[in-house]
Amino acid sequence: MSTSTIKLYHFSVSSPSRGALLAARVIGVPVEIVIIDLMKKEQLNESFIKINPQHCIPTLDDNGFVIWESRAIACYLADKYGKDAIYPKDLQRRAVVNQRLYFDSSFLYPRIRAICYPIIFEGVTEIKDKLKDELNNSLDFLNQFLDGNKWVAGDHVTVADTAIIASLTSILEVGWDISNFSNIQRWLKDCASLPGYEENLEGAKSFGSIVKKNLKQ
Ligand SMILES: N[C@@H](CCC(=O)N[C@@H](CS)C(=O)NCC(=O)O)C(=O)O
Repeated sequence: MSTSTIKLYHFSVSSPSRGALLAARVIGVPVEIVIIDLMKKEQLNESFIKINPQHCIPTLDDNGFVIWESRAIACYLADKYGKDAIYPKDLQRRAVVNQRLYFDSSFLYPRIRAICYPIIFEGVTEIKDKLKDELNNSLDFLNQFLDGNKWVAGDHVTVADTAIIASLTSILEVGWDISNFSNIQRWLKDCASLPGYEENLEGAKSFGSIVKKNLKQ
């Protein structure tokens, strides 16, 4: 595998950023991590805006080819450097992986963000019941995807698992109760043996402690 220098602009508190890094770890492609400290607003530095005018992390620079959006990064790395199973070429198997990825990007992660962002940045100290219900509704669907499946898109770990792990561990480290979702609990036990899982968890713990600090106990 010729990789020269693949840089990942990253901040471990960010779930999407951890999702891209976890995909790289599971694929087994070496990346050089460049920290962009969002707390210090480093994403707005001129040097980073030149690389990504949208100034978001994660951003990947593969020897001059720049791409952002965590799930697009994961799919790119999997296609270029991964084994087939992590992002299958078979159209229907790939379509299921894509469905799970879009589920994460348009349902699961936005619902986690809707709970946590106002707590981190807007002085909110309590989680509204409506937001709790909406997130539990997405978790219920995830639990159904895992019914009879070892991984979220079937028999093999894919980039859908890595994206969803990064989203889910963030809210678990806030203390979310998943005792009603037995398939998710079983799947998380399997995820724990993936390369990069502990590294992801460390970032999720930092995220969780920031949220918990601001939450009314
Ligand atoms: N949909 C994007 C979300 C990326 C995103 O929102 N990144 C945030 C951190 S979680 C960020 O970089 N914020 C700084 C900014 O946009 O200026 C992805 O999955 O990569």
